[in-house]
Formats: sequence, structure tokens, C-alpha cells
Amino acid sequence: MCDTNLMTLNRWLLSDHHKNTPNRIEFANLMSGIALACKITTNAIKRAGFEQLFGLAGVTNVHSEDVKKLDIIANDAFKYALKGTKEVFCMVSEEEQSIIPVAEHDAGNFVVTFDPLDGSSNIDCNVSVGSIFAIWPKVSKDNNYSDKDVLRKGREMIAAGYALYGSATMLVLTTGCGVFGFTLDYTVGEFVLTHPDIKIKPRGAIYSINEGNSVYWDKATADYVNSIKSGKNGKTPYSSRYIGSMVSDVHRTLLYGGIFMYPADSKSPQGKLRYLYEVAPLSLLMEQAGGKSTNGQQACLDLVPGNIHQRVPVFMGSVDDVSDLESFHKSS
Ligand code: AHM
Ligand code: MG
Repeated sequence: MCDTNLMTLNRWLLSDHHKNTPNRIEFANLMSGIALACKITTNAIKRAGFEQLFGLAGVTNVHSEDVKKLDIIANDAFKYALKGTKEVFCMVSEEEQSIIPVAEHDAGNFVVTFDPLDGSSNIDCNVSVGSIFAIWPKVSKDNNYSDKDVLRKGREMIAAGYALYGSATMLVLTTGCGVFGFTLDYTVGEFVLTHPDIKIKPRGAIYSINEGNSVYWDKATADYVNSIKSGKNGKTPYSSRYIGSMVSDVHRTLLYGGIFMYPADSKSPQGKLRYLYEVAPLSLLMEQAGGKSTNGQQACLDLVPGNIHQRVPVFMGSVDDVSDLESFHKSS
């Protein structure tokens, strides 16, 4: 009834699982900042109805999207919590135009890119949203950050994860040796290991895409989606599930298998989702769980973004499903 020996996130980060991780104390300290930001964001979401935190903030962001009040709270929570660890060299946020500097006396050795509150369009109707983060070693030798600290291949990440604000808050993390899920235990205020070594099925039976965009799709995407829906050749047609929050859709894909897609189309020629804080971190998690993530031509983790808010097409999920999708792209 009362576990006196909880495997908390911090304890796990300092455990033998990370005995060969360089700078594991600094990394655990950095992660304590991310965990704090996720707890503050959880609380803001849970209290939003009482504290008038739903709705628009009255401004637009760098992507010309309407910013919600909770977007601003989550962004501030991440920035303050990350700077407070003194482990961060510079940051990139979906909500901010430019690289976010950290004063020299507060600066550390990690670069963090994050989407503080992904799935904003779902906030006001109480559908699950999330936060996404990616952690990179700094590149610049001096104290001045530059593009080379952030415009880099996803494979250079040392860790990535997300928080899902659902019926429970979960933090799902990879440090490069598997994927581990922690659930926020409100009674002790800690993320506790509940999902060790998450693995995705090699094939699923669910596809996830905004089908309202189908008139804009290219032939490869349209043919692939038709193939899994048709049930031809004795196959059972796939089920469709699309929440419209990438974290929720990818979390379900990790746990149940299948494929999540946000392709390039004639309306969004580069796709919609951004590389540094949406596609790259979730691609690392997918590969670490035994799945696959591609832009249709190559692994998303091998792409290099041209700017900090670069968008890329993405197809991720069970290996066999994503490989089928790739074969449609290669033959078109
Ligand atoms: P956001 O970061 O502004 O919330 O946008 C990203 C979200 C993803 O969570 C989700 O996969 C996608 O946008 C949904 O887009 P659409 O409404 O075009 O289907
Ligand atoms: Mg987002």
C-alpha cells in the first residue's frame, strides 16, 4: 500500500542505468528543471477552468498562430526552470523567434529545444496536450552561442522526451538506451517509473493522419492510406485515430503500434511539424523504442534543419508500417 522505495525520475537518472553517462549529475540536474516545468504546466492545465487560463492571450507567435494563455505560462515555466538549473547554454522554443540566450553566469553545457505546449488547439476543450523537449551537447567552445549549436542532425541529441498531460501526467524519456515512462504521482509530487523499456510492436493496426487534408495529399500518401483502409489481399482494414495533439497521437502509436503521419502536401509543402522540438525528439524516442521515423526518403534523425523553426514531413511508428509507407514513396 505504501511504497517506501520509489524509483523516481531523479533516482533513475543517478542509477546504474546511467553509470556510463558522462556528466550524469549535471544531466540529472537539468532533468529536474524539465520535470519542474512539466509539474507547473500540469498544475496550470488542471487549474485553468478556475483561474481563467483558457483562451487566447491576444498575441500571435513567430508562426502567426494565436497564442493561448497556457502557451505563455508553459513557455515561461520551461525557460525559468531550465535557466534555474544553470546547466543550459542556450535554448530554442516554438514560441520564440530566435535562439534564447542564457547569461554567462547562469550558463551550462546543454542546449535544449522545446515545444512548451504542443496541441494548443485542443487546450480549451480539455483534450490531452503535451510538452516536447530535446537535449543536445553544446558545440561552441566559447561562451557565444551560434547557429551551429542548434542547426544539427537529430542523431546528435543526447536525450529527448515528452510530457503528456492526459488522464495522468506522464513523462516519457530516452537517454539513448531505451524508452522509459514515468507517471506523476501527485501524492508525493514525483515522476515515478511505471513503464520501463517501452517497445513498439513491429506492426500495428491504427493509422493517424488529418484526413481533412486528403485533397492536398500527394499520390504516395493517398495510395498508402487507401491501401491500409481497403482491407485488400485478405488484410483487415486499419482503424483511424487522430487527436490532433502530436504528443497524444505519438504516445498512442508507441503503446499500441501503427503509424502517425503529417506529410508534406500542396497546402503545406514542407509539412507542418517543426524539426528541432517536434519531429527530431519524437523520432529519437520512436527509434529507441524499436520503431522508425522517416520523411518518406530518409530517416528524420539524419536531416539537418535549415533554420530553427524548420518544418519537415514525418511518418513514424511501427517498423513494418513505416517501411510499407516508404515503399509507396520510392515507387512514386
Ligand atoms: P502546435 O504546436 O501549434 O500545437 O501545432 C502542432 C500540432 C500537433 O500537435 C499536431 O500533430 C498538429 O499540430 C495537428 O495539426 P492539424 O490541426 O493541421 O491536423
Ligand atoms: Mg507544437
